[in-house]
Amino acid sequence: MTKIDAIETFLIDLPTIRPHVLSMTTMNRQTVVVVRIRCSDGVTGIGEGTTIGGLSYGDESPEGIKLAIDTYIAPVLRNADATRVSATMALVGKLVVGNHFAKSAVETALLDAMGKRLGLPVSELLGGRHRDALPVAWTLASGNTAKDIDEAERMLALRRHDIFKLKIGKRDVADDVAHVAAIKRALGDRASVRVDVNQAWDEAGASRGIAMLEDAGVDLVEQPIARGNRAALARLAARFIVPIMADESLRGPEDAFALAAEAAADVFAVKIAQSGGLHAAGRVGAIADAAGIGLYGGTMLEAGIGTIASAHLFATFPRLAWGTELFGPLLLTEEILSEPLAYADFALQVPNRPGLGIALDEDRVAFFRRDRR
Ligand code: MUC
Ligand code: MG
Repeated sequence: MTKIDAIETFLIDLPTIRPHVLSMTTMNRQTVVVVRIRCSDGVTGIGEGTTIGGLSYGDESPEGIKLAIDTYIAPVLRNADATRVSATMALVGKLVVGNHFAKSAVETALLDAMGKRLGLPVSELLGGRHRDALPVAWTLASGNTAKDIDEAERMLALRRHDIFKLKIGKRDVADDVAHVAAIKRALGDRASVRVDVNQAWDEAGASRGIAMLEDAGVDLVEQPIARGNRAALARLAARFIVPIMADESLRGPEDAFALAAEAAADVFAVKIAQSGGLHAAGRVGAIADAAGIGLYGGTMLEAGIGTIASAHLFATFPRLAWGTELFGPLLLTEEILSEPLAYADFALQVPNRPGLGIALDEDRVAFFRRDRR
């Protein structure tokens, strides 16, 4: 049996290139939880658990993710077979309830190690890829309309992004809609403009806001109302032509099933961390596909490890009508990989090397570790 000899976790704090304004918080930095697993055959795997704004977005914090892994998941792994990733994660699932971000980080590390062991990219372990590059949206969230338009123009000129997601929900509905409409007018048909309300509206506000956003030419409306209000989400999805996307409402396959059964969303934002890992996110994708729900590859603004793990999974989706938002590393001032991820022609390349196909820049990681300062 190939055993897991060592499980190391640490936090890295990295500044963002500008304040990132969401309805629930403004980010000036991102905290990345790195997991490193060393197996008895000498193979090492890495994974990432990253959330947004401490405890303001979800119910796992970076510090809590580390604690869950160190205290509760690591003892399970020490008795597990490193070559049986699904069985090992099922065992973890029996002994640790919830904690999806922590589980996703650990499963990513196990899959990275397994891929290296077998000489296969993670995408091939997950069923095989349909594509080698993924369209990547950029989020405009400076908090200022003119700055957002400048930023979008720069991204178009660089041929890095032609899909823009606007973070709204912080101001009142009319101000938010005016902001979105001004950006859409400036960009015209050169870009797809979408919004993410991050649960900030009630149903009445959402009805008013979405009607105006439709008129402004918005292509997609993400999580307009509270995550638990599936009935209202279903009413909005039935009422409007512009597709409604579920994000925070989607915390794994059970939510995916309920949302599909209740016709509560037209599109799913699939996230490996929110789903509880790559296999769970794959099951979310399969439910969407079976139900005729569109797929979008979501992010928790992970750095390079979580971003490329997500990319390996999203490359396996037969249909990915709405592309992805796997731009996390580009929002950070610092690179922690020895070779940065490859962004070009509005897409992210999925590496073809064994495992995740990336390596950490150990010097930079050591420099930014919270416990080294
Ligand atoms: C979210 O809610 O989708 C994704 C992109 C971004 O800017 O924030 C995230 C979280
Ligand atoms: Mg979202």
